[in-house]
Amino acid sequence: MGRFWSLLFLLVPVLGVAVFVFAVVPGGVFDNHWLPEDISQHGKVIDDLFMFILYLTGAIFIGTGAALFWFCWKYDAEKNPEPVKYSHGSHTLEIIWSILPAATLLFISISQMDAWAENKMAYPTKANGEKKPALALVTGRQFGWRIQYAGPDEVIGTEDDLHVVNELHIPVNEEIVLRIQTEDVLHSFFLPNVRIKQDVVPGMQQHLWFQTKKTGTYDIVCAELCGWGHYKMRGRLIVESEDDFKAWYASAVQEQNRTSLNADSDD
Ligand SMILES: [Cu+2]
Repeated sequence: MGRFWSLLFLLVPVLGVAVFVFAVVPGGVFDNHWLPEDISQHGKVIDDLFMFILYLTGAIFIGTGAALFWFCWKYDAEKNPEPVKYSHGSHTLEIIWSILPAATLLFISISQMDAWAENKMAYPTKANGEKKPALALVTGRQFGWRIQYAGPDEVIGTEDDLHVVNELHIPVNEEIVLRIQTEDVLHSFFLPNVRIKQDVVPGMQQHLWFQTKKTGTYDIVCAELCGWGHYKMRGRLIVESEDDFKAWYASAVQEQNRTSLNADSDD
């Protein structure tokens, strides 16, 4: 019976390898299982980092599972009748297993510094060196995303703003700056295909930026459990050509003017 348990433990690394192979082999069952198609200019850096951490933790997981099996097998109680001796630890071992993870974490944090700097520090500028104004203000609320386009004057909060709900249209191949905020609780503005995720914190306004390289319709989701309707905070990101974007914008403005005129005449 004793060795039955070690064989059971052997299943952990074996299944670990199987799942790993499925997960990373392109075209496999789990292809695109974690991350959907990357349509952003900076996405590769994020994906490489993700895969590096996956390979690293995968290898450690399989290694630990294999070691667990081996010790169960080798020190099976039936074959080893002498009583167990406990030691009070080994200084050398403790130093090794403290330094190894510390060095690994240090390596990860240093190697991703460029990705962080590009995504969070290098605020986009215009040709004249001025900060690029935000295309729109995105407001998270229970439970949806309100999007307010700055309009031709490039200032948010003025008469010419365009208001949309749960639908963010953007031109492709252009650096997009968004200002985000929340009206109530914590939300997290997540564009999975663009590899952008930013918490939206009450009382704070933040900026995020990205550039897409492919047109299409993608998801906007909330990645922070924010209440009973959290699942409903799903919007659409519509990436379109410059011309299509302008055409949509013009028609949306027209529609907004028409409905607000109707509302005025109702008074
Ligand atoms: Cu939310």
